[in-house]
Amino acid sequence: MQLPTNVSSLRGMIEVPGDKSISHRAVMLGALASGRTVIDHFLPGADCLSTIDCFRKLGVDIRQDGTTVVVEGAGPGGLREPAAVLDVGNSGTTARLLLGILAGQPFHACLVGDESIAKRPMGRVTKPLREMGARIDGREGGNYTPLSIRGGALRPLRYTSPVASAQVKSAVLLAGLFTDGVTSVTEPHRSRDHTERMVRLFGGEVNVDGLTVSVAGPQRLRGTHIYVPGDISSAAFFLVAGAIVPNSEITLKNVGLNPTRTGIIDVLTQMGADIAIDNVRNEETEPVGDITVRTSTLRAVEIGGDLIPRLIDEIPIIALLATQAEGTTVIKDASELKVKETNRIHTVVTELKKLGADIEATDDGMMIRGKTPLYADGIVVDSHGDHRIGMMLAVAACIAKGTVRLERSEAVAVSYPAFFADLRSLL
Ligand code: SPQ
Repeated sequence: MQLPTNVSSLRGMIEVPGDKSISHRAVMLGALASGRTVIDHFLPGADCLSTIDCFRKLGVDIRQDGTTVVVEGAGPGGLREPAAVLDVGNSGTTARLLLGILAGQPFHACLVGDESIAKRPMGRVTKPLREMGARIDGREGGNYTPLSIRGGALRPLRYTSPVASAQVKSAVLLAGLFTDGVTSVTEPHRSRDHTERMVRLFGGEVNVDGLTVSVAGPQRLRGTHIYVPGDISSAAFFLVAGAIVPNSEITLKNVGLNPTRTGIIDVLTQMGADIAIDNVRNEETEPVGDITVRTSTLRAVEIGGDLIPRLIDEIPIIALLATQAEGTTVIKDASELKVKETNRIHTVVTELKKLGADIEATDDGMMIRGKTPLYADGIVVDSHGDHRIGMMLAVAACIAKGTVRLERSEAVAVSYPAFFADLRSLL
């Protein structure tokens, strides 16, 4: 796909699609609950459709019409042994949270995904789930898909996770819902807490004590109504575009502002971006607001520690932002980037270098020197099949002079099917 380059301004208003993390969890908890769950502003991206497909194969009646989804909850003991393999596509969240749920079911299931999923470590969830009593086999000792799982009769577990990962935390807590006793997860840093908030919305109980989250099983969940806020990880591409493209002003409506996800706003603010948040309110259990960003003069920052899990998926677009900031931006403590849809340290550095960025990979992140003009004289960039790399490159092209083509642009459909249409609407 040919990308817009040398853009003179981006102006207008966008409502970004529903949050991917919340959309997955709404279907999953809706499937486990008793009664009907209605989900509004669901993200009909490829990843969340994979979640729906897997739960249909587990016998759950799910109707999806655009951004509205109705789940007829299976209730306790209601999931059925699937006759077909469960295909999670490109979705790490589907794979890992589903494994947590399957660990608690007294039947057998097989789980596969695409080429990217086959490279992503599953041992981080299969290890604690085995400790709880699930029988899991798979490639390389159960660390990679394809995986085969037989669940049932689980023991509660007190688990200290070596990584700050909402997927690990959620998988263990979801399995904990099927035990008789208290299951807890302690993390090195706080990861996104959508599972905790949503279990409460479904009438369940979750305790949070510092970095330890626990659930007492068994719990009965009741179907509910869920409005999914706009995905701040999708909004991030336009927040950065608004800050770095000349003469721009972009308003993003109804964006989720859960503090475990708003690291991108902290970074933009520290870099000196002209950014304002209005109309903040709570939609059920998640905070939501409107964000306006204008073209800004930016300075470099250091990003690491506790901030990393709060912006892990935004690091590709933050790397681009840093190319337009005065000084050297250092991103550290971010080794988790290596096990995302692609090795995002490698793909970000490779692709931004093609456009003339002064960027280098480090062991646990990257260093970016700015401010650097980007150029694109007939250059071909590649998403590597990673949605966030594809969208970051489309924003990079906006400030590049020349022409640039994006290979594998269709990857954006994983989390933001209308991304290119929304970008064009601002031109
Ligand atoms: O679902 P998937 O493929 O893992 O998606 C990504 C993304 O960029 O969209 C990561 F590649 O988001 C993860 C995120 O990085 C979604 C997620 C969640 O919904 O729980 C948690 C984060 O992953 P992790 O491994 O830190 O728990």
